[in-house]
Amino acid sequence: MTDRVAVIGAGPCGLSQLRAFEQAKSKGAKIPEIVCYEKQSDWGGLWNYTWRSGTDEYGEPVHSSMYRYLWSNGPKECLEFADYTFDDHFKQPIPSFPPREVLYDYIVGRAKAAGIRPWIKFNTAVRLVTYDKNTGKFSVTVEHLPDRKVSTETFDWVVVATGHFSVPNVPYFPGIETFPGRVMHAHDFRSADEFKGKDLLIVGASYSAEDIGLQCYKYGAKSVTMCWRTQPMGFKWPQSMEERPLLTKVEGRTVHFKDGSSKDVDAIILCTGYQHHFPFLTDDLKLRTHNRMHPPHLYKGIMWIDNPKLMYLGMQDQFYTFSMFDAQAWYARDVILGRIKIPSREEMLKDDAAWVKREEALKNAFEKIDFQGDYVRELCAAIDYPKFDIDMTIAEFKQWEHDKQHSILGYRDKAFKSPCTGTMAPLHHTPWLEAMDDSMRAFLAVKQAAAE
Ligand code: FAD
Ligand code: NA7
Repeated sequence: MTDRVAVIGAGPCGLSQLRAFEQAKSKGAKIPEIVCYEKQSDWGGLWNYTWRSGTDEYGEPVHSSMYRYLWSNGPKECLEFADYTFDDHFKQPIPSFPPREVLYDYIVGRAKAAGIRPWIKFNTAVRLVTYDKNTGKFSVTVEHLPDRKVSTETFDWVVVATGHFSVPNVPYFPGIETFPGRVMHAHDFRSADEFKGKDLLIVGASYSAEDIGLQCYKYGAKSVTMCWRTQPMGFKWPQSMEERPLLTKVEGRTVHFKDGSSKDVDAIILCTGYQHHFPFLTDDLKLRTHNRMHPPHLYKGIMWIDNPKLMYLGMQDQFYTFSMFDAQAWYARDVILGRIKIPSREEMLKDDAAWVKREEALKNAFEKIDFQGDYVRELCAAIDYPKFDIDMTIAEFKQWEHDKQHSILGYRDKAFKSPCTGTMAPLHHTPWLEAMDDSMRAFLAVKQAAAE
């Protein structure tokens, strides 16, 4: 009998998995039966923007953490699908830092071209996954949200592609319950317009703090104060943005910091990260980790060592995104197809321990880029994913880090070269800071603008 594979989630990772199987099929391979469960009504995961926050129309926690006016925070060349390049999709070179709608169009463009939509059951939330040692099969219980119908099916393999930037990590700060203004987590942030003319406090010192802070600055916040726990971001901020040590307490509108200073603010946004959260997995199957480059106990960053028939995609902290998800999905596919043998438990543990040890010695972002580049390289060496220049992506990520150090307001105005096609991106027609219209139409108007 044909094996059955459940893929949980139709975000970028789940779509990579479906595409990997479809590619093998198109080359004549016999593939298992694939069923992908997606709790949202459409594909694209976080990139499927919603105006909603809190709960959705079915009372489910809203998945997406994306906000209006979001532009790629890294060069698109470093995330390009090697089997479906930007040139393939847009038929013209496009600038290196596209807004959300453009990247969404690219992600779903490949999925449409691959014809994989019929494999996905939308509006269907996975509620429980269990493994039966006697039968060697998983039971997957799902709820079809529109009619609340619950059903269970059995599978030989399960691929968890549910993302890990959706369930907020929300710390407490003394007195915050008395704050008279808006207090929210980055997960619920949708529009910077709300903070125009306001004094804003942001807690956190990573990507969300940086980008939400910059966005609020761009759309007219009066001031943005960002506070850090371990270390400041250290960029050259414009005059109305600054970093301070961590918030210690809140008294009315006044927020106090660890260095004894204080400030009056109108709103607080907690950019304090997310939790890896898998409420549908039994304890023996559940990955427990914080956001890190190599979550432990995953062989090749994918297979659950206690039961390698359970795979996780995209659970790493991410420099690489879509191309890394592809490499993982192709690798997972080849394990399922029997093309890559699962080694002994001892070998898996040894390999995993070596990656963890290397990860724990990483000192800065540049070393993290090398680390993840080597990881992607190792996966790619074992699969038939089209070749792309990984050394170039590493160099471009490092250039991007330098660009950010040089100008945090201007780094999105740079252009990079594709590691897949060699195409050099054009410069965008408008500097990011002045580009208030983030629609695909406005972004792609680059050609016309250049021609005029
Ligand atoms: P997701 O995109 O989170 O998709 C997971 C899917 O699983 C969702 O569709 C969800 O509905 C579904 N799901 C979850 N639970 C269940 C369940 N129980 N049953 C059924 N379905 C379920 N990356 C970049 O490359 N560039 C960027 O500029 C960038 N910006 C970002 C900005 C923000 C604010 C955030 C939060 C992330 C950003 N990322 C960016 C990183 C992002 O993690 C990846 O781009 C990508 O979305 C990860 O894909 P994924 O499939 O792992 O997860
Ligand atoms: P990250 O990158 O996981 O960063 C979380 C940040 O939150 C980080 O600066 C943490 O500080 C900070 N944090 C976490 N807990 C606390 C507490 N209790 N107090 C103060 N600060 C805290 O998440 P992001 O949301 O920034 O980015 C996630 C993705 O979204 C990313 O891939 C982007 O592409 C978009 P620390 O440095 O650990 O001291």
